[in-house]
Amino acid sequence: MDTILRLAIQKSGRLSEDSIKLINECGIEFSNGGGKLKSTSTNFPVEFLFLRDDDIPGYVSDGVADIGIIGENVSVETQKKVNTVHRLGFSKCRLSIGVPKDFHYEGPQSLTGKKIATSYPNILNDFLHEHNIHATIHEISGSVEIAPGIGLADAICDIVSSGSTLISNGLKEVETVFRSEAILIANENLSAAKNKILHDLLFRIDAVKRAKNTKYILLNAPNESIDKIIALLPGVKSPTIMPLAKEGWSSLHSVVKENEFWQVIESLKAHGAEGILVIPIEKIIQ
Ligand code: PRT
Ligand code: ZN
Repeated sequence: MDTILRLAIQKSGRLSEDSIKLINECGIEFSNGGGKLKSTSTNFPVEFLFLRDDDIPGYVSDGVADIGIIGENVSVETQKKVNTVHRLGFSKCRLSIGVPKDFHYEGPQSLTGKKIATSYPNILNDFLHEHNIHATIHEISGSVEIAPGIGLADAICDIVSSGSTLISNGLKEVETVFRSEAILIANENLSAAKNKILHDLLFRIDAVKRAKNTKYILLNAPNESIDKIIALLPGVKSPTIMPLAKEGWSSLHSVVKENEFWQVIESLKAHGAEGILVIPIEKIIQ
């Protein structure tokens, strides 16, 4: 039987949509309708397992799944032995210490002797240890942010994204303990055949990721400005230039980095560029 790689993804939650989107952008098709537990791709040797996120590191470390997509916070907290093979750049968040608004916080030492509620006792324990703080960790599995309000704890250590949950519970964020994003983890003992499939998958993920940070740009410019415009455009190799029907003008095509592109666009206009089009790129193979 042909080798197949088992990929665990979150069944439903904050990671699910982006995980599925990434797989689809890699050109891998599968159906995940009907609350199924398993699904096999029709065009790539991968089988999907849909699980609760907390179970994914364990399944990958035990070899029930070969690879998995998981928040780094969960992977680190569960302390399972797995390899982190790729950082995926979505589901970014931070694990932070929150204290009541009126708590006079002067640094980690202010937590000495306090009771801190969290679902991340291991990561919090490492943080306290690193700062040589003695505090009591009170592990709870959900609704951590209400703990100070109901007198269960003096502070919390929880996931923060926009910060609005903290604010609406009368808390303030005083310390970032850990920064997280979605990661791809793998079993430490994959067979050569499975590693080959993983390698092919990573190749596709890289192509998609590279394309996301990059835009294709087309513009028209007077010939006398072309050299200056080329100097502004950090192209993949060198920009393509084609003459326009309009005498003395050319069309120029290149690739620009998303984060550099607004700054470049302003300079391009200053050099007489017109009809600037910026187009998303689906994949970049290098
Ligand atoms: O059911 P299952 O166990 O699979 O899912 P889950 O409920 O345990 O996890 P889920 O889907 O909520 O989160 C999955 C992963 O998404 C987390 O492990 C993080 O890596 C990542 N992530 C990104 C977040 C957030 N952003 C986030 N904002 N996880 C949780 N939150 C919660 C947080 O716990 C707090 O209650 O959102 C609230 C804070 O958000 P803000 O925007 O108000 O600050
Ligand atoms: Zn969970």
